[in-house]
Amino acid sequence: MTKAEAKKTARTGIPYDAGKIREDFPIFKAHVNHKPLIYLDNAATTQKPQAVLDAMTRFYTQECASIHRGVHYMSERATESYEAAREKVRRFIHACSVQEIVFVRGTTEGINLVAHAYGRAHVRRGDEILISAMEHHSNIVPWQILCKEKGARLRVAPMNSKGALLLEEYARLLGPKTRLVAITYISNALGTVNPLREIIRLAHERNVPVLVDGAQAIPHMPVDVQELDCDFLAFSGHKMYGPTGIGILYGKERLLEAMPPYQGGGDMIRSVTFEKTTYSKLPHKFEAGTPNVAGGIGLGAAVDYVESIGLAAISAYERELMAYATTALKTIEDLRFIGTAKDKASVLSFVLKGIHPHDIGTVLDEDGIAIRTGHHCAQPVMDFFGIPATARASLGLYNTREDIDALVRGLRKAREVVLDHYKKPRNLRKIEHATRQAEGFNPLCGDRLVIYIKARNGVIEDIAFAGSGCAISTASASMMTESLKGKTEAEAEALFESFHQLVTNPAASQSGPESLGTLAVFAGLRGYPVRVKCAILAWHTMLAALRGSRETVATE
Ligand code: C6P
Repeated sequence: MTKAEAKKTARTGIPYDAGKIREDFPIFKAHVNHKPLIYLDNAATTQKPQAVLDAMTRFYTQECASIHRGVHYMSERATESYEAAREKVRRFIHACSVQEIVFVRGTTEGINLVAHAYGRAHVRRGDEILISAMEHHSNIVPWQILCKEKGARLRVAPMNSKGALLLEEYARLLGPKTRLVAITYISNALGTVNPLREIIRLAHERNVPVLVDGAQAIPHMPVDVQELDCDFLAFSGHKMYGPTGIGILYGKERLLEAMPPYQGGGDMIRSVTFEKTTYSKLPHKFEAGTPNVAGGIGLGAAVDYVESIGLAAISAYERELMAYATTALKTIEDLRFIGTAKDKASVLSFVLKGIHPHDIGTVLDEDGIAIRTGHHCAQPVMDFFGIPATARASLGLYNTREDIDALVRGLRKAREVVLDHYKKPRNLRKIEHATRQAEGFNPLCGDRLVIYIKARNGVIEDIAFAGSGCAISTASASMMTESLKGKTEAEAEALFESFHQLVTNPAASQSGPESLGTLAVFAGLRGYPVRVKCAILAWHTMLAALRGSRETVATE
């Protein structure tokens, strides 16, 4: 038994059993590319337990009605369920009252609500909003819009090369003009856990309220808004095993009370005449229009589910898994972590030298392993580290050491198969007296290459390529030239057909005919038309060369 499991057993008498927890999630019965799903993209969204799906189905099948308006039985029941979910959320984050719990669409809307309603009421020309260098776009753009409109200034507290906030710099930036601090609890791109208590204490010393972006924290650690003393907290249901399209804005009652409404419409009013409108009490003042009732009820069920396991136990388990994953990933040659702060949770962001994160994601997907690649809606973080993107594995309460082992195996394979051909491409040269040649171009990503063929009596004696491309297109050209040397032109055309089927036809077998050999590794690209174009560029160009085409082949 691991330390975390022992801790849970000691506390509850029930061992933490991720294998058993997985059984609560029907999606884990699914297969991807004929492999069991290994889901490591929890920072983007989490999977949903049966209990959440059941709660939402129950609403739609047994109590579907609009809430707060009808006098009929169904409306009463739906209202009760929805408001009961609000109370569950209140208890979950230890808010003082349900007046402080506003249902929104998600973290993004929660932050926009505060920027709009609080920001427009309190921010003036020359004022400052202070954020950090590791914010998600959702905690940057609303403040930029506000600052532009008001003539205010957005200040950014810097981080160090490990991705840890420079607390002294943050304190220095807190000044008499600061109207609000908006900061993430856990960075979605780096995994950094910010020292929130200290951040809030320092801000409050200067009477500056603090909004916490809790999107990545809520599913991974207990959050007590009273203990933290944060003024606002925004988070999304879908990142904590609940449905999409629902989230929470918590705000201290006196702040929410003093804020004007965010949107106008039904449900947020007390009375309307053409001359004047009076608004509902909190929290309904901020909930205009027919709400996402099923979503709210689903979120309530997600709270119940998470509480049934216990956030302290989840946090301890995930921290141990994080340590295991960090050690395991360190064994991969040329892997560099992006984000190495001392206090990290749930997110492992990394790059592999010489191989684009999208290529990593594509090769992993072939083995049914889901990670996210890209800038993670945190472009300033990527700019800070001087990279366009990272590969990111992010943990959830159902992940296991086996998932991490599979990730490590997948990464090794990505390096070995694609990177080896990318780093040491075979036949990357010009053939001086080629009997055929053609040029290919992929307008989507700018890959461009020339295929040279020297054929005699219908046999390809030599084949090579020149040009530049991404890892997938270079590796594909390298492997293709290797496999075509010595083949007849008719065999090359047949192999083209097999390869084309492999990467484009969902009904074709995963390994393709035996003749494809290691080229079968590209089967994972199926369903990703953009990546297929990279892999198939060399093949189309080869075919054009064989057929004597003089046109540049474009994979459009
Ligand atoms: N991050 C990811 O990292 P919404 O889309 O409103 O549910 O959440 C926005 C958001 C805000 N703050 C942080 C720290 C976040 O991580 C996110 C969402 C996702 O993959 C999508 S970019």
